[in-house]
Amino acid sequence: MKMTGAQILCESLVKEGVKIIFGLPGVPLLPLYDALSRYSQLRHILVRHEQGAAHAADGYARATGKVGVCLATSGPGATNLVTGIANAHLDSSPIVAITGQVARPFIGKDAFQEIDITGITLPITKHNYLVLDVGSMAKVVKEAFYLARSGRPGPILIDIPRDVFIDQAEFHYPSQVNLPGYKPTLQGHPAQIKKAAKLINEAQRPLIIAGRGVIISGAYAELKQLAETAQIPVVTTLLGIGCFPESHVLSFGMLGMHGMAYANMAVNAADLIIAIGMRFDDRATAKVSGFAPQAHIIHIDIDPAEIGKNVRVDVPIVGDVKVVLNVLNKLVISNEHIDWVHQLDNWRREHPSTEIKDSEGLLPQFVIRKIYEVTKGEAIIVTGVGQNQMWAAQHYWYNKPNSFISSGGLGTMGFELPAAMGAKVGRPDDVVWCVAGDGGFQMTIQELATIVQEKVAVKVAIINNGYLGMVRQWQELFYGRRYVATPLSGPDFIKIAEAYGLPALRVKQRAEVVPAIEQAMAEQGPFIIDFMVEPEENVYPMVPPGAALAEVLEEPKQEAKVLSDSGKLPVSNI
Ligand SMILES: Cc1ncc(C[n+]2csc(CCOP(=O)(O)OP(=O)(O)O)c2C)c(N)n1
Ligand SMILES: [Mg+2]
Repeated sequence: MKMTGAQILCESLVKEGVKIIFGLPGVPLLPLYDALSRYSQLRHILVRHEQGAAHAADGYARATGKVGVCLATSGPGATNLVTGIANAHLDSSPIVAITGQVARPFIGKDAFQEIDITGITLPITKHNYLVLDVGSMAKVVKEAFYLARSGRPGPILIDIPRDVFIDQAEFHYPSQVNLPGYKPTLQGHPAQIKKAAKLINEAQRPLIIAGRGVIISGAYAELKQLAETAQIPVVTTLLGIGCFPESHVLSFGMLGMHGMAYANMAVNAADLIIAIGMRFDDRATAKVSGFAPQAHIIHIDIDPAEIGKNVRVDVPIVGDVKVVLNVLNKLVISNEHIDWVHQLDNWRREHPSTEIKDSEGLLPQFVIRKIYEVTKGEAIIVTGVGQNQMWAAQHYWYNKPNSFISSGGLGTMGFELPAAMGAKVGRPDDVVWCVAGDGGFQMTIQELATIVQEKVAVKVAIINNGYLGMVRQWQELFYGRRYVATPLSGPDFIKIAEAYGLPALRVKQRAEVVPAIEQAMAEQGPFIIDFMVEPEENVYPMVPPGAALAEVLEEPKQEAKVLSDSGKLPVSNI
């Protein structure tokens, strides 16, 4: 039976198990929107800006492990997706972005709302397509979803001219893809795995650095087995948070620029680094020449392009993390590194990193800690970028994969609200908190309307410091406290909430924090809390730019402590 291109696209999306599309229409997409009216199984969520659609698809993908889908019209609709696509690209998040294009006879004529979106997104997609023939539509969709989710995941863009939506063809959904040039290596090389096992079995001070690849590959059990069998401490990257339970005795938090001092000290002292599904981002390694100076490095990653890109590697293993760890675990002998683990425990005691100082004012760290306590550590936290992001990483403890969602690679302010919306739509039964910066929140604030219209029960904590806080922190520390262009006014967020039609509270005092969070949780729908925090609070620990991990700065010691690591809730493992 013949179908239009629009119908073929809808049928193909249904075949791929798509349930949600975040989008915003335009005339070139009208044949598709018209077809969508006959596919009740495809829920379309109307965003207020296409950037929101891309971030929502990304948040959905990260929260569910499935492919997120966003849709935008030609020209400005398509270009509005660009930041969100780039964000997904840098964090290996599987999304399929569908854009309308002008009709084929108009392509190349600078027609109204024509833009070369495949050209623009070439460097920020894993692959992209311009569909010039309706007969190839089903095959393109099949490939797009396969490419998005397989190997190292990433965004795929499909650009579809208006007349291709109207053309007709027979619909046959291919059962498999045929991509001779694309064969991700899943099995690690056995000889390399053997070498890695030998190094692990002989190491005195081994350390695992686990990244988002562990989450993507679903290798939590395998990672845990490796760590427990050989008693190897685990630190994670920012995006690796949640891949290993932070309540585990072998967990030593996050490394990097704002990582735990003891995690960075561990990297500095280790004699073997087992880097798993991470890409040695500069925020994680700090000065490369000072990174793990005493260690051999084993690097397991599915993407051969990552091997040796930033740091020297002694044993590279290209393969899927779960598959590789399964083989590796059979070769690793039971072991103990009592002195080494003891040493890390001591460093953690001496350099606690997550203690919260006593303060009359409302500290952002205190707010995050209370969200942790009230949610019993079981919420999905979606952050903005900047100080709020680092406090959310440091002061909430994550025990489940996909529970910390953050823009790592691109560092996109404005990610928080739409990504939290996508996460909540994907995991409606989980509590989702958006930890927003007052700056980032204002960048995609319009999605409050989407959240209200679609009844998405996201809870928003605005960490309102009245500054582009992280940039201000750098000005304070490295530019003589000259705050140029960082003091930031905002609207009255309570009135904004009222205008959009959702409840909100302003919190200024410590005593109000817990009742406010409890009230937000008790509310069925979305809720905003505007936390007026200390304006000039800084994020510590901090490895200054250009320094090595070992040169980590800690907060001045003299301040009294009110909460300590012992405040960590005992949470069961995954
Ligand atoms: C889209 C975008 N523009 C600029 C930056 C640079 N930048 C990084 S952190 C930051 C400050 C963020 O301010 P806010 O959202 O209030 O968060 P805070 O650091 O105060 O918690 C800025 C401007 C960015 N990361 N993203
Ligand atoms: Mg701020």
